[in-house]
Amino acid sequence: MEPELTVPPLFSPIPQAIHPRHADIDVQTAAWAETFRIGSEQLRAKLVTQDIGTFSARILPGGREEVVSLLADFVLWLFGVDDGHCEEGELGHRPGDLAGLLHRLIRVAQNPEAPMMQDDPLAAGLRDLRLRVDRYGTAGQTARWVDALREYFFSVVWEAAHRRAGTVPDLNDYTLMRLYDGATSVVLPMLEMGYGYELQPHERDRRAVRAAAEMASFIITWDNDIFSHHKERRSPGYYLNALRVLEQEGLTAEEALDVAIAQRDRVMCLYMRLTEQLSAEGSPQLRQYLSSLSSFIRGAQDWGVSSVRYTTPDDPANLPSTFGDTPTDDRHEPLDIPAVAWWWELVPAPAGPAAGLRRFEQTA
Ligand code: 3E9
Ligand code: MG
Ligand code: MG
Ligand code: MG
Repeated sequence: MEPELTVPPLFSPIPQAIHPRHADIDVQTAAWAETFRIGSEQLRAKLVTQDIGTFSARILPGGREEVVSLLADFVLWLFGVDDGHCEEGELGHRPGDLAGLLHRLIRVAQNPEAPMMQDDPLAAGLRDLRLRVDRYGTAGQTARWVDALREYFFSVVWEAAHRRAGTVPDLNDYTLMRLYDGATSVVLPMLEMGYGYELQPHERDRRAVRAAAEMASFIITWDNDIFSHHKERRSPGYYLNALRVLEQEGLTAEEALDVAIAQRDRVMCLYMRLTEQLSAEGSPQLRQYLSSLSSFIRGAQDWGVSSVRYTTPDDPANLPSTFGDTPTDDRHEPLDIPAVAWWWELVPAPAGPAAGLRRFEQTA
């Protein structure tokens, strides 16, 4: 076994925040998991200790309490699918059968009245979630949520094909898969519901706004890959994360960690510039949405270094307890990942000291 990696404090310019009702929400989510019997007894016993309600309270620090609870139950449900079926279950090695189950679940989310999967706990939990999505969201937001669930499911089927073959995708394919299989895009409609507004499609679907959401997904999933590496590497069987992808491209484990950190730092710098630019010109709803993306990033960070899901106290991970204010790499240069290189076209390069000096000389 290789020596354990030590994760240094990562760069995060986003302030920490949490919903004041976090403790109650966390208890309620554990109770919801028991009521709906999400996952096997063994999986559920673990999930209810992982502060998933607290995670949700960090994502929506000023949100409606009912939606914070809804999001918490939904994230726990997602782990019921991702851990229970994809990563630890048999279907995770059978992409065709997995696709069948996930299509049936989509039907339940879309038409909860459909008389199917009536003895399935995940389907029952999903019916309850759909009922509450209807209560706190518009018809448009409900449709976005179902569509986002479909894109998450589509990506885990791709991941399952790699698991079955024992292969590791290249960095571009992995990035594309990871924008969806971290289930970040299914959370987005709940960011709107949390604060009781609906972003207009012309704003939400703007290229730059979609890019901001994708950058948030990138940062959240790269951070997860860094913080969950210890848990994932020691799990039996196949695992896939950015560090494994980079190692396959020829780097040592330490080099892969440094490169993954540099990549997320560069995207974080770009994200901060883009969201500042968009906030200055956008509607109040867009400003709230961008602020929620940032809370989602920071919430995933604070949860990622503290939940027993990742700290694994019986075999402790070397995780940091703080975050830093300096990136290891702040170059305004596209990452060598074709699927996302276009993000850098959206923000002008910052004026460096030399450029500033030139401007001064011209006006002087
Ligand atoms: C995350 O990737 C898998 C999702 C299904 C987890 C549910 C969480 C969210 C919807 C919020 C996004 C938060 C993240 C990605 C932490 P992976 O690597 O299987 O998660 P793991 O916890 O096993 O490392
Ligand atoms: Mg997963
Ligand atoms: Mg996982
Ligand atoms: Mg992970």
